[in-house]
Amino acid sequence: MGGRRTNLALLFLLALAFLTGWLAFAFFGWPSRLVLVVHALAGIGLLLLVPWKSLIARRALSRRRRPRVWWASLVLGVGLAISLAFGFLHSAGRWYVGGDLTAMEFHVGAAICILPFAVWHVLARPLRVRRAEVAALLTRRSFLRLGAFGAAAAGALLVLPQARRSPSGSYELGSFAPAEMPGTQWMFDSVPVVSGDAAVLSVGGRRVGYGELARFSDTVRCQLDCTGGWYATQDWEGVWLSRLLGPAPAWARSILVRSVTGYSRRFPVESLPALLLAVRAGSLPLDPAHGFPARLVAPGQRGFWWVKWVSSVEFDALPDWWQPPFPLQ
Ligand code: HEM
Ligand code: HEM
Ligand SMILES: Nc1nc2c(c(=O)[nH]1)N[C@H]1C(S)=C(S)[C@@H](COP(=O)(O)O)O[C@H]1N2
Ligand SMILES: [Mo]
Repeated sequence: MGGRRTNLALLFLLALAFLTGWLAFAFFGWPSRLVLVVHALAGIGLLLLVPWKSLIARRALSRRRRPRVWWASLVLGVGLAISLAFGFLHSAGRWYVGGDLTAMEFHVGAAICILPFAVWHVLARPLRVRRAEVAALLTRRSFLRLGAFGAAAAGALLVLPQARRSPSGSYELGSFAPAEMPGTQWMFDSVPVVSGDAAVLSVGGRRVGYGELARFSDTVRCQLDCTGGWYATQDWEGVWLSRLLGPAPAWARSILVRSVTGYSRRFPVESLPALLLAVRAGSLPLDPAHGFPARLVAPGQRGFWWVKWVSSVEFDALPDWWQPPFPLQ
């Protein structure tokens, strides 16, 4: 394969891996698996191109006039290798690294770190794409070949033994034993101290005491699937949000759920019937790490939607897409 074509393929696969990785985080269940099959193929494709890329890199580095910031390209290479290694570690079952850290966190962390290096690498090296080359790639035959390869690989990935794994790739941990479930923050949030007696929740501006919340016992059994690589099923108990808030007024376009920490998520009004404000898991009060006094339960949504230490819930006139796709805190 020619050097230019190798670099083009690398660019395509890198972009595909990055995009599908975030898409997988946005989805819950089987849609997540579907994009992860493409994600894994992109990762494997990058790995397969290493011999060709090594040739390009060695040639460029051995020239008398070396590229000026060649070390940044090595950072890119090492970072990519780290990300790939942790991606495979996660899928191979070594998903827990130690402390609070998971292989998935290293996998995504390394990928984010190399992003600026990748952008610079491509922008600083003019890559002249010839139309004939693109045309050669876009033939019927190459599509059929790619399709056949993709289908075979997807089949293999789907039938591989997936013990205690959810379709999103997460491993089961602490189901029906909330105390064994990890306390997890999205990025920088930390567990606040909230006193149960003093805790009040603002429901559309009205103040509701924790004691009042604790009298409800609406229950839903569902899965908390953290993008960190684990999931747990619990019997969540509390009060349906629709009971607290009542029917949505005509002007409402979203439901805004805020935490005492400032963390918040916005939901489409249509999801109101599905949302539960939980005060217990497995009939025991939530402990501080898991959101005491009250946390949101959003069945069918990934963990980062399950706002902990809820301080207010309200209807809002802004649409639900008026927020970053992932929390920034
Ligand atoms: C440089 C970019 C990236 C590359 C090359 C890459 C590559 C890989 C590879 C090779 C695997 C193992 C696949 C398998 O064995 O099934 C993997 C797994 C995974 N990656 Fe990435 N990845 C990248 C970025 C990301 C990002 C940014 C995210 C999320 C935001 C992400 C999310 C995941 C997830 C959830 C898995 C687990 C899949 C499973 O358990 O089947 N990746 N990745
Ligand atoms: C996938 C990760 C990649 C790694 C680890 C990587 C690594 C390297 C290294 C180490 C060099 C030699 C040193 C240098 O020129 O700085 C190099 C050169 C180069 N790379 Fe990459 N690269 C990657 C992706 C890409 C992509 C996506 C493109 C363009 C679309 C690209 C285009 C080039 C070009 C044009 C050169 C110069 C070749 C020459 O001067 O003969 N690379 N790359
Ligand atoms: N306020 C707040 N709520 C939060 C988070 C956070 O960082 N801050 N993290 C979310 C994420 S990413 C997950 S997976 C779940 C974890 O819930 P747990 O700690 O009970 O396991 O809480 C969610 N709720
Ligand atoms: Mo999470």
